[in-house]
Amino acid sequence: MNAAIRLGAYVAGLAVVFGGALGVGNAVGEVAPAPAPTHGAAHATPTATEEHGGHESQAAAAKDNTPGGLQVSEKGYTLNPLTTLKAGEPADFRFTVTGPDGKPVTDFQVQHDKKLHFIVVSRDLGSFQHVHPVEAGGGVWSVKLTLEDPGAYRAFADFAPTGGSGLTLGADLLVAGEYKPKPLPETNRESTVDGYTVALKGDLVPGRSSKLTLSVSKDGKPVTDLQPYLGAYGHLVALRGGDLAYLHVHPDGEPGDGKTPAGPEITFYAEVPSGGDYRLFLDFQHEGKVRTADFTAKAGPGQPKPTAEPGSGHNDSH
Ligand SMILES: [Cu+2]
Repeated sequence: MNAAIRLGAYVAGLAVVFGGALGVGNAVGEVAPAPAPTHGAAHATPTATEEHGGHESQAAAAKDNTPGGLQVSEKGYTLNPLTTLKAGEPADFRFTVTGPDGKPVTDFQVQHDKKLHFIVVSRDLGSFQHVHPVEAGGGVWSVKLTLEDPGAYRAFADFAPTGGSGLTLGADLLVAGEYKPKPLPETNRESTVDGYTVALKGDLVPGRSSKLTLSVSKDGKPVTDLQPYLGAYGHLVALRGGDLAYLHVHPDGEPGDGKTPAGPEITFYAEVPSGGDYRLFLDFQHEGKVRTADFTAKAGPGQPKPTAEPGSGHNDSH
């Protein structure tokens, strides 16, 4: 119940991030929560904004329709890295998030069991880390971090300040040394990690909530005892090639709701803002360990039409 409310609030927060000022037109003093979105609709934000917003909020939304993670500073909040990392050397990486008053923020809402989610990727989208810093006091966050290779990295802080909406701020981290840029990995439908195979079904469609199904197997057998990780059977982060626009998507259903199986399939609804190449990173937990499967997926023009499943939903057996 609490988890459901938290998830709802989190998803509503995400809707604000992607769609702009959802609910800006609400009457002053109204304390009712934002309309509980269904999972499918939760990420379909431009439409949701048009439905819920008045003239002003539509204007704000048009201005504010930027995906998360592209800005180091947004709505008065700024991500400030405090540590310079050296290639291959583990370090205590520190940063602050400062608020509209210029001071480090110390009050955050818990989302998916954590006050702040921190994701670090190489700019070429070859490496991905999802870590959870701890607050070391005074609004300074601390996390053990190793960046293996020299080059440019992007760090994302995904959080919601108490009383505010969800935000994802992004900052570049630069690691000195000889840098060998790599092209984006080829498009793939199957990813292997640590003896696990994860298969991706579904296609990203720009501007539309797209169903993605990820199936986890090990040694050729479907895994049916995935473990909840941060309140879900999987966490999927999608990053757009070219600018690393950040989309955090969530599974359809959650552990303990009586209908969501613990694998092998994890279903997500993702909406990407444009055509192009995306990197997808799935965190899942099994036998006490979190692993990450990665994919490259194309959205929009250039996407081969699915032939086996002409209409999504028709393949569901009843
Ligand atoms: Cu996290």
